[in-house]
Amino acid sequence: TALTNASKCVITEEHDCIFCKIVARKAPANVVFENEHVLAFLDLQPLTKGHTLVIPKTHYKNLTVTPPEEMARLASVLPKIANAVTQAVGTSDYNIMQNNGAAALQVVFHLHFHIIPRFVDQPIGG
Ligand code: DGP
Repeated sequence: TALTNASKCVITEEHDCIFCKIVARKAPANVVFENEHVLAFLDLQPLTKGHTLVIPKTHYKNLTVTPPEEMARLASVLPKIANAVTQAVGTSDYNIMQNNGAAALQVVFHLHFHIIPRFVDQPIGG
């Protein structure tokens, strides 16, 4: 049975996407921002405090197949979300990370941008 919500995110047995489930509120997440097209929530395995994922509500497996108009919507809110998240955890500094393909360490195949707040005293990866 297909579950469809207002954001056109469709879950079927063939398309079992955890981020689509979060969009459809069929899986839990700590949501930090939402509008008609975009959802942002805390990463389950944070690299630093406040590590946040920003996704389109519509499913695209990676950046390559994402249409420019969808990218424009993401780009219009990404810096605002980053500013809010970093301010909330007490820094102004952050990395944006975005992985495409298994060899690039993509694990969830629903387009997402990582916002990783950074702190001088907390280096990542030695
Ligand atoms: P990537 O390697 O770029 O595909 O990153 C996937 C990220 O998604 C990883 O940092 C862990 C996070 N993640 C995986 N499953 C879940 C989930 O169910 N909920 C949340 N909040 N994050 C998840």
